[in-house]
Amino acid sequence: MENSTTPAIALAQEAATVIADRTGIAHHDIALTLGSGWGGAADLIGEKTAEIPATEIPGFAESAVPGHVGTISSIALPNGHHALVLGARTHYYEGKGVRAVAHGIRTAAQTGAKVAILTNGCGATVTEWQPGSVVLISDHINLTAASPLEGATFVDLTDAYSPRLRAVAHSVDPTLPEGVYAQFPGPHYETPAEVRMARLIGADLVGMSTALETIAAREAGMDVLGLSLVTNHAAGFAPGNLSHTEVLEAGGAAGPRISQLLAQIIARIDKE
Ligand code: 8IG
Repeated sequence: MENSTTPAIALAQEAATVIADRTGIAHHDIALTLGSGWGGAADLIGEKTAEIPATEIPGFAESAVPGHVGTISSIALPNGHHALVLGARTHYYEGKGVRAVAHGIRTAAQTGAKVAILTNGCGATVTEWQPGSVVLISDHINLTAASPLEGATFVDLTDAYSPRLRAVAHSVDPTLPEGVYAQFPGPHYETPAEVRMARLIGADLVGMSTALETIAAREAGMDVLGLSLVTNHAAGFAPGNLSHTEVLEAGGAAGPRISQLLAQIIARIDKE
């Protein structure tokens, strides 16, 4: 590309400037996206020093999903780092386009963050993984048929989910299983046939976020740690139907335990 400042990056730079002004923190180190079930972690990892409604930051829109807080927070970590908590994830299914999906990550990168911790709630195609299990994402399958990248940006995704950061997570909990995450477009859950397909092509987890964000994070040169909370057996992998309420309940029940885990992992991530 002739000029590396694309309109998407220019908007992210604008947002990062507002964040620096409003938080008084010139440089953030870690970006944290908290998905279903993970919201409590922000209170455990350090001291919140600023919270800004996302709608007051360029490029961010109103959050569409109940249980997703539409704010951007700055957290001072005990080790002296600053985490930017993106509580305003835009999902692909909201139909606002891939640029909106990637904007939070791109903004975090412009604030200086070199690490993106992406969390989500998801379904599992591995029947031993009960609701409440945490799984480290080792790789993904992007089933959205979309990319957040614009133009001829040939980003390498070989080690998209940082081996170094997965090792850090394993140093906190060696029993954490790893799995491949498939992002479906949503917002409907899968049919049992689609889940069987996902399982056949190598997906252990099915969800509606994270893969597109990871691609954007890799483009921006960030290391990614992906953490999934299994909130349900994927459709057809357990008796009964899926309900969003049950998914939220499973997330709520696991909240304190997984927030503690996340806080411990973050405490061990060093600045490069
Ligand atoms: I929470 O079973 C949650 N998010 N695609 N499938 C998909 N997304 C999800 C699921 C699920 N559970």
